[in-house]
Amino acid sequence: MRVPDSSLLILIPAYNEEARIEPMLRAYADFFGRNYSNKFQLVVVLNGCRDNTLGVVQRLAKEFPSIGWLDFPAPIGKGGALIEGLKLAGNADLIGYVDADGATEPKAFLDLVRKIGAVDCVIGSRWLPGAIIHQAQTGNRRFASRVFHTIVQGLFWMNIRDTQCGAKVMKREVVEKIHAALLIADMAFDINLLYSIKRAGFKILEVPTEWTDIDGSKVALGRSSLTMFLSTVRIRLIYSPLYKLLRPLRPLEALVYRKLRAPLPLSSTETQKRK
Ligand SMILES: Nc1nc2c(ncn2[C@@H]2O[C@H](COP(=O)(O)OP(=O)(O)O)[C@@H](O)[C@H]2O)c(=O)[nH]1
Ligand SMILES: [Mg+2]
Repeated sequence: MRVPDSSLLILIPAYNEEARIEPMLRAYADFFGRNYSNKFQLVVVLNGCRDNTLGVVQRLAKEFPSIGWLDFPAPIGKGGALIEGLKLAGNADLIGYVDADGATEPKAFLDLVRKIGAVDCVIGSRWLPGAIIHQAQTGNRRFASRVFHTIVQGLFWMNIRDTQCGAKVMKREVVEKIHAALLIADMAFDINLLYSIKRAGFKILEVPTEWTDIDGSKVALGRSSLTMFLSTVRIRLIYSPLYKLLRPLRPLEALVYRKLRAPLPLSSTETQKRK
């Protein structure tokens, strides 16, 4: 006997995705419409798009009532967009997020959702045995990914093989408990999320997933790697007694993020205010 489906909210961070998002949204709306027996919502979280992503999403929303969107004009980053989107957690039992490019097909996402059972959060992994990769990332991206993984493992000991896969799902109570600890606006947001979940005592299950690298990545490898490194160290420091002593360095830090054209981390008072 299968446990009945819980109500589901899927957030889709999107930045200049007019060329990639339409097939993905159609596939998700159609697939979940046919295969998911409870309420589900797809909410695209856009910010600072310079193309017509919003127009595409609005057109599809007329066709599929399950599609909605949030649009923030400021360049708040993928993490910033998800921090905003996760404020909708009260609307569903399960909340997940997935990339707008269709790298994770709806069937693979549903597979994560259906594994949640006794754990609190399920994350897709491209690096566990059993993962099916139809089209791999470039060699440089994979190399950067493993260097990043080594740094993350050395700093946090979470024993997660793939922290960066864009497909994750968690229970509402997890989001409610940890939301105030989410401060990282760039691509290292996932580390911030996973580490907060672990520290709060919740259980994360990493499962091999099916994944296809899609052309048109928004990641500029050099700048993005530096930003993610900086943010990862920052997350480590947040949980150290040194953190308060480093406050005078804040303006310097802001300058570095600006030079990297990366979205600034939020301060904890700021997340409270934006709630
Ligand atoms: N809202 C928002 N989404 C972003 C931003 N940067 C990237 N994304 C989204 O994050 C997801 C992953 O980005 P992608 O370029 O596919 O990364 P890659 O697959 O790791 O190369 C996509 O859905 C992007 O549209 C951003 O600044 N804001
Ligand atoms: Mg991608």
